[in-house]
Order: sequence, then structure tokens, then C-alpha cells
Amino acid sequence: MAMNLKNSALLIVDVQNDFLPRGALAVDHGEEIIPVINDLQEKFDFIVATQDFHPSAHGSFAANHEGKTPGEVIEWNGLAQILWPVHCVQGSEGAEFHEELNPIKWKAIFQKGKNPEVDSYSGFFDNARREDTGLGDFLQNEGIKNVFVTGLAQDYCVKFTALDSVSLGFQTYLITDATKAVNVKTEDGEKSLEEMHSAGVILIESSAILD
Ligand code: VGL
Ligand code: ZN
Repeated sequence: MAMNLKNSALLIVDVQNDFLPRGALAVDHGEEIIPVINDLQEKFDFIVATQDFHPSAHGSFAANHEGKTPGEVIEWNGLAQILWPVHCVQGSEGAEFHEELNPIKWKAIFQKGKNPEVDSYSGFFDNARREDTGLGDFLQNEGIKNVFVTGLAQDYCVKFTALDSVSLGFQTYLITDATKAVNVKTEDGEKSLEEMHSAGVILIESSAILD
């Protein structure tokens, strides 16, 4: 029996070219989630996307720290920061949403990672939890109670978005076949599922909604 999707939002996190095969920070098999997300979109009236959207001088890029390479962890403005390849630069092809992802029903796009001094994995807050994107208030004002999270990457932006969603009081679901992990370390994807589950995120498969 299909779920009741009253007061529910579908959240599509960072399904952008740079996180897909051939992108700068490609997630293996990332493209497999696109048809799943497009099918899910038919079931939701309320859909919001997030977009990783960095200035080229962003401090999360290894290239902006002399002698550093992607994957290294540094202390940056008081936080541990993993350094990434240059990705999702404002105005670049890599920052665009994948062309097969259907944006027709999206109510809004929330951009993040625009402040060069702090990274922003979650669609709700930056990693220092200082700035708010407005997504939480937007969902609350629209009467949203249930948030269904999809997108890339499961062990970074999807995880932190889902954890913040729980912390803001939304009943939060992760649709496990509508996300893929980047797995900087092999077990990151598995660990992220455990972390989300123990924080109260409900793990479901798309079939719970589509069938
Ligand atoms: C992401 C690393 C850096 C993500 C964004 O969307 O998961 N990961 N920036
Ligand atoms: Zn980023």
C-alpha cells in the first residue's frame, strides 16, 4: 500500500553534473538515481532542490591551499575540513543540475556553499551552523511535516541535510535507492546509514512510495 504523502516534501540534494560520472567529484553510479527521483517526483506536489554553489575561491577546494591535495583533512576556521577537488563553481557546467532531472515541479532551489570561508553540506545550515539557507522556515511555512531526502552524496550532503531535518522536527525519511555515497573511505556509505538511522531518520526504499 502506498504511503500517505500529505504535508510531505521531496528534497533533491545536489543532483549536479560534478557529482555524476565524468564530473569533478563524481559519485560512482550516481546516474542510477535519476530515473528513481523522476518517478518519485510524480508522487509529490511539493518538491525542493538544493544546489552546491561555490565561488572559485572557496576554501573547501584543495587547489586553494598551497601544497594540499583532495582528500586531505585540514583545520580551517576552527573546523576539520576535508579538501575537495574544485567542484560546483558558480556559473560552470558542473554546477548545473543533470539534464535528465526534471525540474518542472520544483517550488524552490536552495543554494549553499556560497560563503568562501565555510563549507555547507546540509541544505539547511552551513557546517558551522551560523548561516541558515531559509529552507527550514520555507518548509515550516508551507505546512510541511514530512521530509523525504534523495540525492548526492549520501555520506556528505544528503546525510547532513537529513540530520538537520530531524533536528528541526520534521519526520525525516531517506529513500535509500535514490541516493549514492561518494565513499572517500569505503565504509562511509554504510556508516552514514547507521548514523542517520540512529538519529531518527527512517530508511525506506522508493517502492514504499511508488508501488
Ligand atoms: C558535497 C562534498 C563537497 C555533496 C558537496 O553534495 O555531498 N560533497 N561538496
Ligand atoms: Zn561542495
